Amino acid sequence: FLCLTVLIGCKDNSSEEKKAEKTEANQKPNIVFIMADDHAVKAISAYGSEIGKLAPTPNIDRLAKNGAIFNQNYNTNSLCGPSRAVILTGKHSHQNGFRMNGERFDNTQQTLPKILQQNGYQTAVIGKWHLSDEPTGFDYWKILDDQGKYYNPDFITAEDTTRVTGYAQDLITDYSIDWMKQRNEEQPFFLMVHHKAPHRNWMPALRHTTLYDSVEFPLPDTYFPDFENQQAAEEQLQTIYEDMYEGHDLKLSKHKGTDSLAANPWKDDFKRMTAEQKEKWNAAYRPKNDAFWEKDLHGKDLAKWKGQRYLREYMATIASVDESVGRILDYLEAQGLDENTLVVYTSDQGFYLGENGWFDKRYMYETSFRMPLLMQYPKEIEAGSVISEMTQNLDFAPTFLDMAGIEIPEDMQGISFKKVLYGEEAEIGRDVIYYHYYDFPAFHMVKRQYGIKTDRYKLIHFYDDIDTWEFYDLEKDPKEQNNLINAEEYQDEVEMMHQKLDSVQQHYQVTEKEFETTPKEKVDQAYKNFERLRGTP
Ligand code: SGN
Ligand code: CA
Repeated sequence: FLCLTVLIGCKDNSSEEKKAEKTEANQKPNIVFIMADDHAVKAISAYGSEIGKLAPTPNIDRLAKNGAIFNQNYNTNSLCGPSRAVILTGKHSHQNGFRMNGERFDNTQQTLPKILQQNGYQTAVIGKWHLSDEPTGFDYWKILDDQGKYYNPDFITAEDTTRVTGYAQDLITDYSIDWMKQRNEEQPFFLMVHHKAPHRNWMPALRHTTLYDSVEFPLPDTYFPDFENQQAAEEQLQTIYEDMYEGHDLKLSKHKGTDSLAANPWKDDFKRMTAEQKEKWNAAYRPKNDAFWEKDLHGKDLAKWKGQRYLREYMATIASVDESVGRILDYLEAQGLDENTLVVYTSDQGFYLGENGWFDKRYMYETSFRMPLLMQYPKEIEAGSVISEMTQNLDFAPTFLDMAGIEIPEDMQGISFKKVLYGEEAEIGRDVIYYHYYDFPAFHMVKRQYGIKTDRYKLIHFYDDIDTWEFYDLEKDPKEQNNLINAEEYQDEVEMMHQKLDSVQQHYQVTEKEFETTPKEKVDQAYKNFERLRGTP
């Protein structure tokens, strides 16, 4: 009303305001958050592993070169949906309500994209979502149906569901770049690019089907484990040479001279390929499968062959993710957007590449607990930074808000590590991180578990149909092979860890409700069902 009486003044004001807003917008960083599904830390060459040397990821490595690499980044619950819910909310699973896959994410709650949107950001998510309810807080979303498929995936938008011919990573990258092209340049943007790869069943792009066929990847020295005092590890169903399907997972044929797949309980992944895709695929796999049958392998030799085929497939799907990162970085550079854009690369959790003989994740052991994390933001992050503080996916939301100069809501449980990232402080101010995994009985039958980790020690309680505690000295036993819970010389440390666990659970408001167990009949039935589903050893 005031404006009506002093019309001209009002106009002046609003254009001034707009100008101010625009400068402010330009100062707020754009955020491109790229997340793979199940990308193991050691499958990124910037982390310096042997596998990385044999199958480098030059584009993901660009982020480490231009910015920061995190050496101790962890999740809070090593599973897809739960990790994503933690990233969106900055709250532990018991607070955001999404404890395990298949639950419903309450999309009316406070999330990072909603807060960014309220503060002038344009927001979008493209790719895997896996949180059952529709995305909220996004101006635009185009998500994979459920787990998503490598070939010709179905994409869901607010309008419809469409099957698109093509390869998941390529399509997700195309859509992401298209979205950035059409964005309103007056506003900063937040784009989540969520890849399908390298999730099971590891189907490489046609251009990558033979990429690593002549590479011999090293299998871990724990490939044939000896689980002493580790009952939960003994009772899982995620061993490469016992639980993978020779057809569905390893792409092995029924016998020499055929393209017809061996054990393949979920046919849709291959059935949905076009005739042309299928022809190229078979032309790549027939010779290597025939060569396998000629070898007539058994016992440990067969188990090692399976590990090798698995690593080749897994790393070949990562090649398409790395190309995607390259295309996105090239686009930002070509547009002059790189200076003011925070680019993040991470994965929803870590992943087993044959350690303990396993694939999959879920454990609080380092291999699946750790997540890769790399970030570039040339304006503030010094090139070549190495962050060794313990960080968690729980901290992403508060950190991004902090970087955007937006107030962090008090009920977020993560801590902003902005100052550490900018080289302004050495510590983030937390000496313990908390973990809680709930998805049992379920795929792979990994027990319910919770625990804490400090810089040096780890305490885990496996519960539900068992009740066992494990304690590790990570400095002496980084591969977590010696459970020292009863070792006399560690009883002071064990006691100290129990105390810390109690106070951390209080701090995060973990209630009794979080330790519910499953009726015995249900557990027994699940073991029976999954046993039947086991692969052909
Ligand atoms: C699928 C996989 C499992 C995997 C879960 C959860 N089987 O069920 O091996 O543990 O997803 O993965 S598959 O053969 O159907 O792919 S998560 O990353 O979504 O949590
Ligand atoms: Ca995952």
